[in-house]
Amino acid sequence: MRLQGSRATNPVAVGDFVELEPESEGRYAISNVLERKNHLIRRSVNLSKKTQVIAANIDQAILICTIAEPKTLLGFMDRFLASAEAYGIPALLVFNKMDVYGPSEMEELSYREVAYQRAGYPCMRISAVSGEGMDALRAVLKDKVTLFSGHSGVGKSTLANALQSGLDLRTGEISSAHGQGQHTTTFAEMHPLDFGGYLIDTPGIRGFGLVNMEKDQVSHYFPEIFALSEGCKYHNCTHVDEPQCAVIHAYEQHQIAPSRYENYVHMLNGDEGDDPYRHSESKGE
Ligand SMILES: Nc1nc2c(ncn2[C@@H]2O[C@H](COP(=O)(O)OP(=O)(O)O)[C@@H](O)[C@H]2O)c(=O)[nH]1
Ligand SMILES: [Mg+2]
Ligand SMILES: [Zn+2]
Repeated sequence: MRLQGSRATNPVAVGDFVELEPESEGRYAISNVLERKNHLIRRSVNLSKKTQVIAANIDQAILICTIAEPKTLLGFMDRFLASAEAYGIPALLVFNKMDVYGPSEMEELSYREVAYQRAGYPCMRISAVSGEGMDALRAVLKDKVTLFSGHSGVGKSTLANALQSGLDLRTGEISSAHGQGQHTTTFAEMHPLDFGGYLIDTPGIRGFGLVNMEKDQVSHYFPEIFALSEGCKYHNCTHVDEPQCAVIHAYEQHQIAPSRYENYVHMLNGDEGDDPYRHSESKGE
């Protein structure tokens, strides 16, 4: 496959359906990549305009989050969810490591559950260690192609191993120098599940970039903000300083989670976000 006129660094991604042509005994060449129903991309390393297709034809994206060890930042969650909206992929949030949450983490968890359930995202509480919530997670995964995403260290590999015996993914690769996982590969892998469905694991991919998101579309990717915008005076309201804005009104009435609104404004302004991994990601991988 050639990359004629493509911004992608890889022509074929995990989850693609392809056509093969026999080349020689036992060898086939990919002659065509069938149309994708959706796909995720991330900006390639450094500042080039190239993009990497992470995975294609995904039924749902699960963001594995943790409130402790490490704490997943709200800014990252909101950027992830907006990206999933942009690519037309239903997203769910799974809060892992329930076994280590104390009172302050539980309070933080409650805030996040309210914020995201109000936005329409299902939230699950699980622990790969205690087994809490694992049956519910299996039910969600059954017969679907699911992208597992989340920062290094949140337990993606541990969860995948618990879901599928024999997988034996390496876990706990935390570098002592930076408190972050060390990875050598950036390619996603697809694992079949015995109970039905596929898991796409994304080692080394700590997030995905927001590509092709126009400013006037950002509000479309925050479902609760988009739903309110019908009530704004101006049809092209950006919900920042316009008069008679239904979104600002709802925000002032505490009907939208403050972090959601604030991260919406950050994204509208093109802020790079508060992702501590971004720097090392663009340098390292
Ligand atoms: N306490 C606790 N630790 C967990 C849980 N799930 C994973 N871990 C630990 O978190 C660390 C990172 O897990 P890993 O699966 O490698 O994370 P990944 O980088 O997202 O693949 C490992 O030391 C795991 O043992 C959990 O539910 N509770
Ligand atoms: Mg891992
Ligand atoms: Zn408005």
